Amino acid sequence: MGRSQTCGLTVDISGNKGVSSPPVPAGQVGLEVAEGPILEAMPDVEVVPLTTALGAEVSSVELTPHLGDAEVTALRQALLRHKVLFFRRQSLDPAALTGLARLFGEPTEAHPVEPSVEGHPEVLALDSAEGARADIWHSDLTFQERPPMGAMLHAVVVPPVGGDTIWSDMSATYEAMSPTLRGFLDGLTATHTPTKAGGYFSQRDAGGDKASRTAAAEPMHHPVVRVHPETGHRSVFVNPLFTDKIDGLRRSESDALLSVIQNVAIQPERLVRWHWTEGDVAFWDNRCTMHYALLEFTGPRRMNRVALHGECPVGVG
Ligand SMILES: O=C(O)CCC(=O)C(=O)O
Repeated sequence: MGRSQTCGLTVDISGNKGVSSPPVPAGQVGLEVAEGPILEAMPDVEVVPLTTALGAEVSSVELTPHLGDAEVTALRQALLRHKVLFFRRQSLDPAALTGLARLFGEPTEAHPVEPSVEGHPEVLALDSAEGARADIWHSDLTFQERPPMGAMLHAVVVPPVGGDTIWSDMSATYEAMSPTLRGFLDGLTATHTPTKAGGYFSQRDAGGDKASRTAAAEPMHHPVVRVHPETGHRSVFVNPLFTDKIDGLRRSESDALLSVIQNVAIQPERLVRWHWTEGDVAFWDNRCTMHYALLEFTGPRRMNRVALHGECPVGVG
């Protein structure tokens, strides 16, 4: 056991608590995500919550790279409140999807391993014909120092049956736990690594520079309980695809605790499920959700995705 990386700092993973994060006051503090109408800037637009936890459908809006500042602010507020926004039947080529995403942040490279859409280095093509799959629960790229803050996924070709995507509310997951367990998790960090995903990433860049760079990456340590940088809400920030181990616990203890967390996270009350039609867009907050795409479907399935740069996850101070 030694020292390892967490956002440019070092952490002692020998079992002693060691993450130094900027202090954040305890409790659910930070930006008030207003309860009243949040779309004054878009009076014709409706935001209809799909569950009591997360997910809302935004109707009567045409997503383009030319939305005004007030509209972007309103949609950002809606994202903070609902964690995943769904927009039906949008017409967006890869350039327009990138331009739209850019209104909300700085797009990342398409993916550290998977190739991008030709001519669009920020657009990841998830094509079932090329082996793309996402049927293990995850938040995106949590093995990175600064995992994406969110992503926009656009359905280009949808299968006639199946292929839905499900999101889980990791803030509601935290809230559902006993105060004793929350208090224990608050002080922990976990190790995230791309190699945990093993052969899961498609092999389209196998042997390529990106794949070897990622395989060689140092494990990354992040707080198990993350404080949302915009809302101040706490959420559990581990996932089965990239979280290898909770630091300082024995392997068997870590496995058991990660399994307890996962069971809470995938209770139906904390999920929203989207059945895609062509053109639909999902925009999720990657800081407080996990997602899972069903691999069961008939016919082809093709999605384009643009992710946005995130910040160092900050734990409870
Ligand atoms: O294909 C999907 O529905 C989800 C894709 C996904 O998991 C991702 O973009 O991280």
